[in-house]
Amino acid sequence: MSFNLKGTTNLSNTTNAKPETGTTDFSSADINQKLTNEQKLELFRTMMRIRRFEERSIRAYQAKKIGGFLHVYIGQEAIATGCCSLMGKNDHVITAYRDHGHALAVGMGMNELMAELYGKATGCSKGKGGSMHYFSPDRNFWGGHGIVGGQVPLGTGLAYALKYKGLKGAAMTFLGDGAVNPESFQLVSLLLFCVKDSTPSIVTFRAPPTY
Ligand SMILES: Cc1ncc(C[n+]2csc(CCOP(=O)(O)OP(=O)(O)O)c2C)c(N)n1
Repeated sequence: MSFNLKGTTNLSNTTNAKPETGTTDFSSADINQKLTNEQKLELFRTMMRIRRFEERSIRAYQAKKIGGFLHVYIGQEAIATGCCSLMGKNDHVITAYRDHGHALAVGMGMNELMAELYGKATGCSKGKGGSMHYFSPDRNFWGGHGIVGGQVPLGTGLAYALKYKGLKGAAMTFLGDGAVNPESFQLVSLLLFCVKDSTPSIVTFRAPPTY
């Protein structure tokens, strides 16, 4: 990946940030205070790349050039960008169908991602998966899953594999609030679940409903 803050902190030890309970302003947290201006700019660039990619993909979707579903991540760019910026070589990411932001945040190229939307063989999943099935095993990015909550046991398995192999790393599993299944959480070992609350589900941009 093009950028990471592994030297600043790491996923296994992020307890130094102690914002006030209930605050939404994390600018004074240790983890943010340590960022250089260049690192802040790089985080901003990643968020803007995600936003621009999705704005372009929405236009193509509305022009009916993209088949299947298109779930955008507009307004949530900071989540994947911040989390993925901390990744080291043994850290893993898995998410559901709203996966464009994570793919770009782990360093996948826009061309292979756009080609995937268009169903081309040059897409990251050979054009067979589309928007919901971005994958990059060499970047420890394990999709891209269309079944709500399907990524939760898989993410737990990624975490278990780390523990089994004795590797120091973490698995980040991203899910929406609509996918919380308490039984899945009982299997947690070294696993960070990133649950975000997005009140309007499926497609938050003004696009035709996707199902
Ligand atoms: C097992 C299953 N049930 C239902 C669906 C249909 N479905 C697609 S998205 C969605 C809402 C999920 O909401 P949430 O997990 O909060 O994710 P968000 O779309 O808000 O990011 C549902 C019910 C599905 N894909 N899989």
